[in-house]
Amino acid sequence: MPTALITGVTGQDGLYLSELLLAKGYEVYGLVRGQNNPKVDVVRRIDGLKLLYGDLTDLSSLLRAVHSARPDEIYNLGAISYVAYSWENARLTSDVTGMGVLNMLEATRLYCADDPGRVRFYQASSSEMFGKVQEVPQRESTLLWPRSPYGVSKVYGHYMTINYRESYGMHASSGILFNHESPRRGPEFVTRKVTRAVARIVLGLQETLELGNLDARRDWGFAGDYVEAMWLMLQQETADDYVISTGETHSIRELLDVAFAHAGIADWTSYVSLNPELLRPAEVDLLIGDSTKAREQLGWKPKVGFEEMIRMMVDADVAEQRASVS
Ligand code: NDP
Ligand code: GDR
Repeated sequence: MPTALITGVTGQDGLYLSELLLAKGYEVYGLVRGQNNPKVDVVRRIDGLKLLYGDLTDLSSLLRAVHSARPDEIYNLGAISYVAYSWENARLTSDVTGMGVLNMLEATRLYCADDPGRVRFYQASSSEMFGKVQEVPQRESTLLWPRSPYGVSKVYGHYMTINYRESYGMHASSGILFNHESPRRGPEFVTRKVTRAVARIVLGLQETLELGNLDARRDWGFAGDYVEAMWLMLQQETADDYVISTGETHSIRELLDVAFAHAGIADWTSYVSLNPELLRPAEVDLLIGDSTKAREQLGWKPKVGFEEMIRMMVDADVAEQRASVS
């Protein structure tokens, strides 16, 4: 039975990935951090998942975790992942989302120094690395031009992963994942902010929704589909980098159309107000990914479409909000 260690197990992707690997018969360890972290209670309920304590900024804790888990596969999903927050906490984001990757690579390298390819390593790279539009659609070879401290930190982690592969012969792969969402998405991200607000508005719990830039376009997929791609990358003979995307792009306005329409509201304009404070110092205007390489080499393709996913999120939020008031 293979063993996996997942950092960021309490996040959206960590939850889906741990369930996927447990269903495949893996022994799964998740790294959790902090004192009184309420999200740890959620992962404790996942049957069979074993927890280890550690923090991406603390190399010795990662070494301990890797030596305790003795993993065949490591999925480095831990990060400060909220782009807007990364300007407020640029140094902390660089430490966790950037240097944290180096720490995890080092812990892995030291653990398997006798045979560098023994452990397979996945790095959660991001379409935010593309930033300012250079080419459409974006693919593995597109020039990186990050637009936020988060994006810059992800570029550092991405190149460090490639460097460890090239320098030490490690089996280290990077998934350049475009935005992916689900009912488990954090409420600070725009899809969930919208679906949660729609649910609260139809239930009479909230009157309006404040948003920033409605014209940004994203290539939104379903998180459950994207964690399959992570696993597939680590099953390849050779480590590599892959774009994971749907190949469709939609604006925030289109997201609002789908979410409100599903709740029976055809015209959302009177419910949404613009707050200039929610505009970002630098925006990523257009993301649309070309995942041909992953489709051809991994045999991966997304199963859940944009509209189906947003409707699923609205339904889940209506159920959650109803339960919270009953
Ligand atoms: P989440 O924000 O939901 O989860 C982030 C995870 O990182 C949490 O488990 C959090 O743990 C953990 N974490 C934060 N700081 C530290 C730290 N100092 N040490 C250890 N762990 C820490 O992110 P997602 O699940 O959405 O994304 C997973 C990864 O994929 C992230 O690296 C993200 O940047 C990247 N990504 C995500 C995309 C998306 O659209 N979702 C697209 C492309 C890349 P805690 O509970 O303790 O806060
Ligand atoms: P993103 O996701 O920055 O793409 O990063 P987010 O959902 O935060 O923003 C998407 C777009 O929506 C616009 N927007 C708003 N965003 C938020 N959060 N709140 C608002 O009120 C709002 N109004 C408009 C934003 O300006 C932006 O253009 C996500 C994260 O998961 C990263 O970790 C990951 O790497 C990338 O996706 C791919």
